[in-house]
Amino acid sequence: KVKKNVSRKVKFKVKKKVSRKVKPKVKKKVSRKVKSKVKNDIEKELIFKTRPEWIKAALVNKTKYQKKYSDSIKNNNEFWKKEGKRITWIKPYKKIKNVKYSKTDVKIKWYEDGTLNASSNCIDRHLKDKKDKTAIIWVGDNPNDTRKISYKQLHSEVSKAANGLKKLGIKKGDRVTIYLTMIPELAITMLACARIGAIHSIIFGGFLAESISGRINDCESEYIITSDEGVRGGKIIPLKINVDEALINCPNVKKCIVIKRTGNYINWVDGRDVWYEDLIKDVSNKCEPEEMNAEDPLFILYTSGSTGKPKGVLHTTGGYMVYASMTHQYIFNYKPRDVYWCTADIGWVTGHSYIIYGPLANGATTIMHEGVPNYPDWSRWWQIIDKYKVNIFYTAPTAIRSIMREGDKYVKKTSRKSLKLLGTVGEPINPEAWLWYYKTVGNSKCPIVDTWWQTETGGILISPQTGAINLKPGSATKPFYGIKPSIIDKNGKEIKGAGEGRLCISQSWPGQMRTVYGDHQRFIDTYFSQFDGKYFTGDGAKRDKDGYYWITGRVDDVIIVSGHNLGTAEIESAFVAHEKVAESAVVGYPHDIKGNGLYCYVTLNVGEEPNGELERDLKLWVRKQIGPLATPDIIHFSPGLPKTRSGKIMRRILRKIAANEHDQLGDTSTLADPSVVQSLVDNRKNI
Ligand code: 6R9
Repeated sequence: KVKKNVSRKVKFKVKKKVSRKVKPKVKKKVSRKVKSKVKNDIEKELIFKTRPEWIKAALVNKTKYQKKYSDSIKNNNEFWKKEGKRITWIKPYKKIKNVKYSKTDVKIKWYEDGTLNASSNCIDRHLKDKKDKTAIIWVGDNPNDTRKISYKQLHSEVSKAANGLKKLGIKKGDRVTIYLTMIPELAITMLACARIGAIHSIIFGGFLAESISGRINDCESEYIITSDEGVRGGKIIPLKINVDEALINCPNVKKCIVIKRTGNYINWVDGRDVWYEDLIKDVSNKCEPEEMNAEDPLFILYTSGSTGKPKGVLHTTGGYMVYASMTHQYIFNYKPRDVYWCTADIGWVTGHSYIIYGPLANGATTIMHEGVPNYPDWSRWWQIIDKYKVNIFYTAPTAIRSIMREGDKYVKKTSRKSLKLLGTVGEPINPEAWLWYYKTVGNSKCPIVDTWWQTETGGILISPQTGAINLKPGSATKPFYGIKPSIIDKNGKEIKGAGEGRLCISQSWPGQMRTVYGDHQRFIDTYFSQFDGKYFTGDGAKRDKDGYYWITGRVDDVIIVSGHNLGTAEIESAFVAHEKVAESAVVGYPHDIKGNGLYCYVTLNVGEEPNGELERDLKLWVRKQIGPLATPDIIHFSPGLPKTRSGKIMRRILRKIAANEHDQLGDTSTLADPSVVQSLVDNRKNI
């Protein structure tokens, strides 16, 4: 009793005193300070205002962007009529656009009466004033291997390769499959195909036999270009062995051209296999480029295929070249003296458009790296930047997160002072990774362009142009010229102003894919049958009050918990914002009460150990960041996640594991590391 009394009295007194005399003063002071700090943080960190020096360095400022954008939408034909002239035509076009978008019929044509050649746009037209400029800096897996190829040398090498292909009987319209790692001949042979009008179909050098034969047969390709072996991260990739295995199921392949990379022993099929060296030995180093119609196919590229059979995305020549070169110039703020590096593999669309066609059409110096970010060690990329004085650097969030996971020390060892602009592509970048990229890699001085696009779109559709727009980490910001995004709600209605829904594009642009090779109906069904008169991207997006777009991920990545839509990207981002977490993937599983529960796969930073306390902490952490609805039900710590070879998390597999249906995983051959799956199955948490 006494105790109680005392405590009540004392408490009361103290409280009163403090609150009357001290508290008001303190409160005022603190609150102002704290508030202004929070405001500063938001301004500094969540909205990055365009800096005067970025504006000075930029090709366009805010007013110019807004004017040019509104022109491009209002006078679309006029706009593209003018912009089409940025590339070199053999016969100039008169017609601009001939497009029909409907649920049952789709036809897309740009500049259809013009003729040109893509390889000559990437090479020949620079010979007058840039013949000795370096076109490609090839950087080997081994830091001692490097090669600079000038525009003049590129002309000679591509012409020789083109003549070699012709000698084998390859002609305009033939499909040529290229299965290589990042060696100079990958760029050379793809441009050689373009030179003679053959359609290249490049397969990423990490795929295995089944994926190769499927893609060869789908486009009925009779020729394949490969090498004895590839080299990546100090490891040998047995390319020719994979091709030999694939070709057992490809009876129509007539010739297999083999480039020597390692010189190790390989199996040889007489009559079918040809050494590249022999093919180009006695041929001329001049080859007249084939005159192609703007709508003649340039390449086929199969999409990652996280669901269903891969689609052969077909791109044509004229519109694609205009769009790739224009976006490369404006979005990367490219200037003639810049050294530009995109770390993608040419086996993906990013490599097609932003290592080869875009940069070379603009006469740039583009880097091609054979290796990986962690070989010989995690400083490799930053050393390359310092060595070649890279100004523009373009990579993927998955790479950023894996490097970030190793700590800052590998980055801090280098200066990176040549960098002017950073870019990302491939998936939504969580603000945490954005900030790290900005502060640690860019030394807090380079703007970041978060570029949203797809294999199907040929080039970037939504991205900031630095100098014209304030940046918000995690948002791809605003559309490029001529791009009219629309957001459609659950009932199929277009949302005006702020809101969230499915992302569509309302009118065509020159870089858009024209069809799924050999299956035009599938093209219509996949992209045009959902919303009349619109191209459906398959992605979800939010538009905020400032008109900024936030990609929320593929539409099937939405989990409905207790009737509320939760984007996986948002929850994953909350996990990654925790200091101990490197990466996470969240999937739904059937839950009696909530409809869906959240099963969360979490990879910790190097040096962190999973334990019960951390598990509890993380649940609270996510709950606090997003709200009680998003409280994780299950946390499954895992050293790795199943990813496609282009770095996209395969949620389809994670969903099956969570639901204990791992006997129905489907095709896992496109995974970068299929062994991850078994370890996830073995350590599955019971629901
Ligand atoms: C270029 C490329 C396309 C899908 C796309 C979207 C995701 C790409 C993104 C992004 C958020 C970005 N994606 N860039 N999501 N922000 N900046 O990656 O082509 O391999 O065909 O993938 O990737 O979901 O629909 P692709």
